[in-house]
Amino acid sequence: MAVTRTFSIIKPDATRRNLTGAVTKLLEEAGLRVVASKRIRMTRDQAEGFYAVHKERPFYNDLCSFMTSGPVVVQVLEGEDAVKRNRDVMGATNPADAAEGTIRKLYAESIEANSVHGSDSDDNAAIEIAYFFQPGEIVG
Ligand code: IDP
Ligand code: MG
Repeated sequence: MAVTRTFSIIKPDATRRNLTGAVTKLLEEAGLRVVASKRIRMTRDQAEGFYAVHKERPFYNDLCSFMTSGPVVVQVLEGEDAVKRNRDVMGATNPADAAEGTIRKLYAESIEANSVHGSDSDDNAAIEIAYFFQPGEIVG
C-alpha cells in the first residue's frame, strides 16, 4: 500500500468547542501524520469555490455560511492509503449513521456541522491541498 496524502478540515463546530487537539489525536491514532496545518477564517469566496461541486445542492448556501462562521483548521495528512484511512476515521456524513469510535460519531452536531472534511479521492485530495497550501508549506 502506497503512502499518499489527503486534505482535511476541522470545521467551525469543532474549533468552537476547542476540539482541534481531540480530532487531531484521532487522526494520528488512525495512522495519519499531519504534514501541514494552519488555522484560518475562510472567506465566502474560498468556501464557495471549495464546495463548487455541491453548487446545485439545496444545502450549498447554508454550508458556505457554516464554513465561514468561525475558524477552521486546514491540514494535509499523510499515511498509507490516506484518503480511505481518513474517511474511515471520519465516519459517515450524517452522524446518525456514523460508526462507533469515528470522529463524526463522537463529535458531530448535525449532518451539516459534522466536525471534519476529508477528500474523497486522490485526485480531489491533490486539488484541495493546492487550494489551501503552497508546496513549501507541506513538510513531510
Ligand atoms: P462528506 O463531507 O462526507 O464528503 P458531502 O456529501 O461531500 O459529504 O457533503 C459535503 C458537506 O456538506 C458535508 O460534510 C456536510 O457538512 C454538508 N452536507 C452534506 N449533506 C447535507 C445535507 O443533507 N444537509 C446539510 N448539509 C449537508
Ligand atoms: Mg465530500
